Amino acid sequence: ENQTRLHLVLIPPPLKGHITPMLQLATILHSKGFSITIAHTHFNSPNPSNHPIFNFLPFFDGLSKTQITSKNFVDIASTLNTNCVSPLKETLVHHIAKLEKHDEKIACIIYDGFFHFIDSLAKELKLPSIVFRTTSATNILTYHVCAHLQTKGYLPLQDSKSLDLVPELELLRFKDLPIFNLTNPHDFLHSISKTLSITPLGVIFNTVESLEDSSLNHLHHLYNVNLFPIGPLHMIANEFDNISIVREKDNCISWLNNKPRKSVLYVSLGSIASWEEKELTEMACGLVKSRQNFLWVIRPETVTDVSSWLESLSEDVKLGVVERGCVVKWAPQSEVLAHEAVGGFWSHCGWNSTLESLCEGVPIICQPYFGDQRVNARLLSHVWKVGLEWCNVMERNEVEKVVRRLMVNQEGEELRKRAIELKHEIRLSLSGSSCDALDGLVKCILS
Ligand code: BUP
Repeated sequence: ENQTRLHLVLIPPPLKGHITPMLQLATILHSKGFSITIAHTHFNSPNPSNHPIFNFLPFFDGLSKTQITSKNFVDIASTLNTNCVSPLKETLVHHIAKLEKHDEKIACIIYDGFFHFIDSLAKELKLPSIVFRTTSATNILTYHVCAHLQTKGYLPLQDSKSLDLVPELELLRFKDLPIFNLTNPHDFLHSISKTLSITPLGVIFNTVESLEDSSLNHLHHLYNVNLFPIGPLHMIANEFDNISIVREKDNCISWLNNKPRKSVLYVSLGSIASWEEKELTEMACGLVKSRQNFLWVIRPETVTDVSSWLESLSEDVKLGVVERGCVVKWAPQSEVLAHEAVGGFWSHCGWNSTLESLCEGVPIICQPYFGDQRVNARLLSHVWKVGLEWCNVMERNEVEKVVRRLMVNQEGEELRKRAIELKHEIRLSLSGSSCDALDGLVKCILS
């Protein structure tokens, strides 16, 4: 092992959708010869035994479990950006001193944009820093647009404007902006204004240049720092990740193995959203009525008792679920989307799910809930044209209709063709623009 490895400290917030891509980025940077330390909070801490090549440095967050489950991200961000200031500083000072004893030092801190306080902490410690964004570049651009609307006094947004297109944002409507329908848009804007005022050396995005060309250009003008669109990270990291992560036997893959090509709809509305049993029942009835095969993730937190809910369904629906469906608590999603039996995805459009689906050429029924999901849904349906926008109430006949639109109708076939084209385009970027951006990042850290 090379003894002169340079050290990087990567700092994710305690949210799964942020930790996973940060660990992927860490894997990739390790392959470029850096030593990696992951500084993380106690809550949701990653499992070190799954990543023997990294050092892990825990620091205090003071978050309560109720805060995390509240899904109030403004509150979570504000708590973290207050509580973590001294604990992280102490942890880093200690780490720096330890490295100095061996004549080693930290080359750069890479932190998630959620932690805006790290900008000034890095400056205080005289360390260069780079920000990592785990959403689309377009989503970050919407933050700037929202802040601009606020200074112009256009908030709260009038309902009459909701369907109008936002001038700076290709094909996004006012109702797609993250502040639309927020009970307290000013709290949200106060929180993002801090993340918009940070001044790092550069910004890393888990995205592909050709997918978000125009948003990246806009952001480049706004920031005037280097932007590194390095994505999709899960694809690039796969090349280097030879650690076999132990997981439960994946029964759903053997179930998929017995299904015809492109015949299965994969249904997963993300790791955060939750529904009422009544809505799940409408989903089940609609899926059965559509007469399509489906693999459905129902997380245990979603409904108090999955088996007794399934039992409560009427006999014909129960029979339909057994005949056509496979219900699981968790699925190995990337593997599922890559399986040839899967022909469509019904998704909440989280950014990770969006990228995973694009990489495998699977078209999407877009059902966004909050945050950046509406932006992603709009990109999928109107910019990249691989998705059906669906924001209807959960009702069995509507569910049946939209499933058949994607899985049976010509409309779905067109989307599938377009998705395959985009898949090839994205895969080319792995040895093209994303690879160049990664080289640029390494150069920037070394200079
Ligand atoms: Br559910 C589920 N298996 O069964 P997003 C999720 N995942 O591998 P988020 C599984 O979790 P927000 C499952 O592949 C993706 O990498 C999935 O991240 C994986 O959405 C990740 O898509 C989910 O970014 O909400 O975190 O639920 O929109 O807030 O990011």
